[in-house]
Amino acid sequence: MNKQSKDFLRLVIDHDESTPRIEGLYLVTDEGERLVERVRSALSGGVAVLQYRCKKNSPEEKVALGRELRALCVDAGIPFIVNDDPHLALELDADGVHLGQEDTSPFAARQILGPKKIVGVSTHTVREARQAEADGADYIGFGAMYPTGSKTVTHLPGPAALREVKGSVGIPVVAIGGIKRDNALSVMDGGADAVAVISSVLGDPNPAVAAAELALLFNRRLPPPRGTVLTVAGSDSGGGAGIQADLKTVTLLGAYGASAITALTAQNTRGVTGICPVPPSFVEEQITAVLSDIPVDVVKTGMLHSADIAATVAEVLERFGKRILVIDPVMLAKGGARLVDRPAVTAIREHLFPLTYLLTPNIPEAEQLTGVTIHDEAGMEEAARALHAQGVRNVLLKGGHLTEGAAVDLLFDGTGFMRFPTRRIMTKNTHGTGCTLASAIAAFLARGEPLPAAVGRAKEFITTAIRLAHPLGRGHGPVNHYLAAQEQLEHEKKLEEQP
Ligand code: 3NM
Repeated sequence: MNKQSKDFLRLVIDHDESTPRIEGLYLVTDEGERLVERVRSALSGGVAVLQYRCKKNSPEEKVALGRELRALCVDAGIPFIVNDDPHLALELDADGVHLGQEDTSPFAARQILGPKKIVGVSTHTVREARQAEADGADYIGFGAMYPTGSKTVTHLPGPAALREVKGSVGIPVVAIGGIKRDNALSVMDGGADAVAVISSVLGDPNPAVAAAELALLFNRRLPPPRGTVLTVAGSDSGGGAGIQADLKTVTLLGAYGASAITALTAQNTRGVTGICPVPPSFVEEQITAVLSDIPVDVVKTGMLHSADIAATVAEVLERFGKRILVIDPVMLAKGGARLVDRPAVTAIREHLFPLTYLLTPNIPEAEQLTGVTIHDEAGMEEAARALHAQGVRNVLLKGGHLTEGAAVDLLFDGTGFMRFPTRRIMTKNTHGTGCTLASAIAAFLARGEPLPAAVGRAKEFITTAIRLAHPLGRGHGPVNHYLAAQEQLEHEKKLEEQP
């Protein structure tokens, strides 16, 4: 671009610090039923930008729907961008317009909208991307990354070309097309500033959780500690399990840990000698104090002790709109002491299951929650399906209690199973394994790992922690959080050093 045209653009673009940056999860609307309701749900999960893309309605319907969506964005404090049509953007007082290659030029759009609004342009090649920047676009869309059912696309440049585009332009790049939780990392590693989606969020039965899952991936770009975990659990005076294991795990794995204590236990490696429950109102007060101030990404629950505490925890987490809940349905201590009474199990199922992102039962817990008797992997699959049918989004059924063969954990997301086999380690030093695994998953999720990777890395961590456990006390010694985290860090360093 020559100097004259640059000066000219400077005259028509007037952005300052209050102009929103286009980054994070960028949601594009679809044409389905109950759009406002689904978008409301998605925004509550952490959408950073909304683009209103409306191909069908009459002009009056377009404006009416646009007004409703704009109001949602104002409430959520996020930019509202209108697709294709600068006049509609003007009428709706949108924050900007997103133009296709066939639409008005960025310059003409600015003439209609004024200098303060954001202008984005869809591009499909490096040349188009460079041209859009030269024409004064504030950001570009680049796609399609993967095959998509939401639009007929003729170019599939993919994440490799995205990297080239990122190296060629200085404005934010929004990757689009077929992006889901499990391929989003390739796009982010390709340098996308924002990830645009339609169906993986708006086509999900729970758009809020689908959005939260994707939005959380951006935590990997934060300085450490990355992301925050709140653990709601019992205190173990012996330090090997409960809140103490949770906070050690979360901290050593590089996230920030906050806690709310449901009960105090007098406990060592040999067993529990006493339990002093915390009044439910004070459990609520602890969680409220944390959530009203600290932006918590993942909540992990352990021993909830009583039905009242379980119901209170569910109510307050729902009130604060927490979406990524890792629920470890703790029932017994390692020495066999009952940590949770029977009505509490019913309350967990009734009140917490509908909010559960991941449930992490062991075999006895899964049997008690489902009534299925488990002897083998087929029994584990049946119980995992039954737990999913009770409303939890994902189930990690831990196979360590099966005595035959390797220890296999199964992750079920309602459609398929992922197997996580591990070598069985013969040791009695396993105090705190359940708490540590669930907290490690929570920590990796908070750091921006997608669920399968978070489970895989947490499994490696707990296996190392068991392998390196030293005897401590006369009963079941604690796992070795410290050395396992050191191994983990060395492994991560090696990965970062790889080209
Ligand atoms: N534009 P989904 S791909 C609107 O390549 C749009 O420019 C694309 O929908 C492009 O997240 C696309 O459901 C559809 O795949 C994205």
